[in-house]
Amino acid sequence: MDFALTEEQSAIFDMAKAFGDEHIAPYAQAWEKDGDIPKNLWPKLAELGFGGLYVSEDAGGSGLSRLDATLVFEALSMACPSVAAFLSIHNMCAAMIDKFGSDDLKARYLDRAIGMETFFSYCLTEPGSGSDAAALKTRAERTNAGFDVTGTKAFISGGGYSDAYIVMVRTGDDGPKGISTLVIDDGADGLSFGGLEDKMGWRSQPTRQVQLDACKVPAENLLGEESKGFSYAMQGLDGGRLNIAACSLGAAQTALNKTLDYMAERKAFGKSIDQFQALQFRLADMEIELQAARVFLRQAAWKLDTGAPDAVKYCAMAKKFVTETGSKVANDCLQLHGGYGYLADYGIEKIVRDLRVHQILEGTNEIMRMIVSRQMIAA
Ligand code: FAD
Ligand code: 2MC
Repeated sequence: MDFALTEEQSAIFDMAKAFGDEHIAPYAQAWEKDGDIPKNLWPKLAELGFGGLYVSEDAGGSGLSRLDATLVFEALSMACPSVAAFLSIHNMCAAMIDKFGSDDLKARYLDRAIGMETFFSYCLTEPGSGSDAAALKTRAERTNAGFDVTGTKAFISGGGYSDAYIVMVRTGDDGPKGISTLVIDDGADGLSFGGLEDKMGWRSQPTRQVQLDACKVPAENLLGEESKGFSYAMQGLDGGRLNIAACSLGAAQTALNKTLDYMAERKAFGKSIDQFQALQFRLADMEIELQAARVFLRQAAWKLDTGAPDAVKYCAMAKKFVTETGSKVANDCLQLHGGYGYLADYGIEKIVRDLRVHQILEGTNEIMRMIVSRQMIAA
């Protein structure tokens, strides 16, 4: 068993970290204020191969492992978790097209997705179904040309911003077996968007409802086979959950790094506050918690990479553990900054706000426990 990163993996991490330091961190607060990530960022990330991180090399992607991808998201989120997580959603979609799409669908979408000229959103949640995703009601009726899709998708990251949407729809009976997946282009007849959601964190990313009113979708835009859409959606999320965890990890590490620097500078009672043993022990606890989270996340990624039978359970466990650890560490870092932690200039409060939603989206942490406990009971 080898716990060290290979030279290549270290180089991947360093490359992503350097990119984040130069092209993301200096602008992250402004993008949050504007509620917009400039689209010209994406081709720069694509040049590094980050538009199709785990799209196979045969299809023009980077062909990295899930573990390698977590390194990219950990490093990028050290600059801004909102930007890194947005990129993760696009990558989840690109990989779904690669893994499940027909040759025709791949030929039409993958190159542009990998080059990030086409930015993708993932649409599963609806106003009436979030955790109970298989209860979705958006219906796709067969027509001569393809499908007429009617329904509403809620909380869509990139809604109204993205160039294409991977949408889970009902083509059959109630339940998971009646769900299919469609690729819907921006500008499709019958596609519109709700107003911008005003959120606690992830504010640089636009979140809107995606509304489908007899939206016309060509038959060739069915992803994979009809009725298998729920399984595709879940398989996409296995990797997505690792990435979201990696985003919590990287951002919490930044909070801890900033806190160490701050505590060496800040004086109270005649010494720098890092000289108080009570606070030193909190530093130690945070270091231990983050290192434990990192090892656990990489083990879960390795399970997914190697097709381990318990990979789904490990992805769920890692998502729950690492996102909660990341939020706890970030919140403790805010406390150690005193009043300054509450001010935007110090960069900690944004991390606390951005990480909070990682316990809710891509499956709430209650749902992660449900996945784990179901498998424990079944074993
Ligand atoms: P509900 O399912 O209504 O849950 C409410 C509460 O009940 C939660 O605490 C939940 O954990 C708990 N609960 C529900 N069922 C159980 C149970 N059986 N046992 C125990 N507890 C339970 N979705 C997308 O499809 N695409 C996106 O791009 C996307 N982006 C998002 C961005 C943001 C900023 C946010 C906030 C959400 C986003 N989502 C997206 C939606 C997200 O995935 C859902 O909010 C999430 O899955 C929870 O669904 P819900 O909000 O309907 O909560
Ligand atoms: N991989 C492959 N197949 C899977 C799977 C996985 N990870 N998870 C479930 N399936 C299959 C499962 O095997 C079953 O098929 P079969 O009957 O052939 O065995 C089918 O899917 C139905 O599974 P369940 O019986 O477990 O379905 P259930 O309805 O009980 O719920 C649950 C499953 C709760 C795990 C799922 O609804 C879920 O993950 N809910 C959370 C929703 C979610 O994560 N939303 C995130 C939206 S995206 C987002 O937030 C973003 C920011 C992008």
